[in-house]
Amino acid sequence: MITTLTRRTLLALTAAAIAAPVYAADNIVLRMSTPASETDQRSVALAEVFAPAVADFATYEPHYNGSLIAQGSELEAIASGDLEMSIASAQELAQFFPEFSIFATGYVHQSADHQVAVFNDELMDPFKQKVEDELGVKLLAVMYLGQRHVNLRQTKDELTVNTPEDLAGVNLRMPGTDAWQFLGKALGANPTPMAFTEVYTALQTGSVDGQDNPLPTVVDAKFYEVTNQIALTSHLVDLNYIAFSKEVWDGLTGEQQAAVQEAAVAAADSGRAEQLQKEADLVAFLEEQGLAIYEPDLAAFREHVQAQYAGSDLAADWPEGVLEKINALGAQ
Ligand code: KDO
Repeated sequence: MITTLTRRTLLALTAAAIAAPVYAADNIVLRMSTPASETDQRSVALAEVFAPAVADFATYEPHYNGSLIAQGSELEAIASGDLEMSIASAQELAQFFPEFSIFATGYVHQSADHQVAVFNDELMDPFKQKVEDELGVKLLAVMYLGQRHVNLRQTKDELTVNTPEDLAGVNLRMPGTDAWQFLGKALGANPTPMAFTEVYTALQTGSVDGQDNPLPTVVDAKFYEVTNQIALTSHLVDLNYIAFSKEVWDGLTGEQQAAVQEAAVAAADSGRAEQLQKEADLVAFLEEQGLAIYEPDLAAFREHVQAQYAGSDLAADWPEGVLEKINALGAQ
């Protein structure tokens, strides 16, 4: 579902959260909602690294597979006091603050390290501040989701993807926000919006031709059971932010805030290391499952995608000079 949020809705949500009761600082329940499964590496990192590090004063309560809050509504839920944490995407943030689409743009981030450098750089400060002030959400750390690739039902004999032209007419499921749909089109495909939790069935029944996600997600969600190939387009080095309620944060002592911040960074660091290892290891597993895995003409994809963003409505919302700063951080 695509929600269009006006600034007035935003202010109303933030006002509601401010009016909500203050938590007892030694018994805080941190409900976290994600469309990801319990075995997804980001979920594991939060449960195994974040949760024990804050256990003295907070109970971490994860909800997986979108069972508490539907994908894409988590930030709104935090803003209205119905949720304390989520694993938020830049694409979701762009629904509220269009300039966040810069972090969701194809072929901008170059690696996991580049994501961290961007997140910790001062270029990020005004972005973080705005989310905090206007949505009541703190972005604590950047989690690595991985390099997204095109994963199709068609066998490689039926369709070999070398250039964006080969994706013409391919119904590619992408998550349901503008920034995602734009990326799907920029790849040359026909993007179909759909929640993550519906993708397996859609692939199984053929209501879509394919989907895009990093290899660990293809394995964790068992998409390999219902697809036949992966073209390693690497079109997005994808990230999520650990999003935390500002209202809860403000009720913590300085020491507790430091513990939460440190725990979030430690979880993101551990999840990133594990996810990178999985990306390296999983090609062999997927080939054993019978999938064809190959690299298309990456220069053709990069050129085509970048040309779509240049001069687009999305790019018009990017603050002056930020793309250059991001690129400079990637060159280091
Ligand atoms: C997806 O819906 O394809 C996506 O990969 C988008 C991400 O931003 C993230 O929300 C992720 O799903 C879920 O956490 C499930 O892995």
